[in-house]
Amino acid sequence: MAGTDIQLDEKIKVTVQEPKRWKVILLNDDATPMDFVVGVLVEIFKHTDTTARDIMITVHETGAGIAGVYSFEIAEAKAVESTQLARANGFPLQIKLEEE
Ligand code: TYC
Repeated sequence: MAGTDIQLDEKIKVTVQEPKRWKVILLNDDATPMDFVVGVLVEIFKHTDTTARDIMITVHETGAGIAGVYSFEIAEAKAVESTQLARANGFPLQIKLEEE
């Protein structure tokens, strides 16, 4: 068909950004039971019992520890689910998200 050719602009640059990753960080407190924290790390963050216990002890001894690193949506969903489970059980577990 005459007159319908498309002129491609060869100056257009396509840049692809890697999606940002977010750390889900557990904070220590004096009231949340150790076994509950281990359960959260196993059930919600899919750790083995061994890595879950290691992370929990790190949080207990240093004040904070990384439960996992995810896209923002997944990190937020896991943080919300963990916090809701803690509150439903009467525990003050605190979680924060930090850009990697
Ligand atoms: N410090 C708590 C206790 O002695 C255990 C604990 C670990 C709480 C990790 C919160 O994110 C946490 N029962």
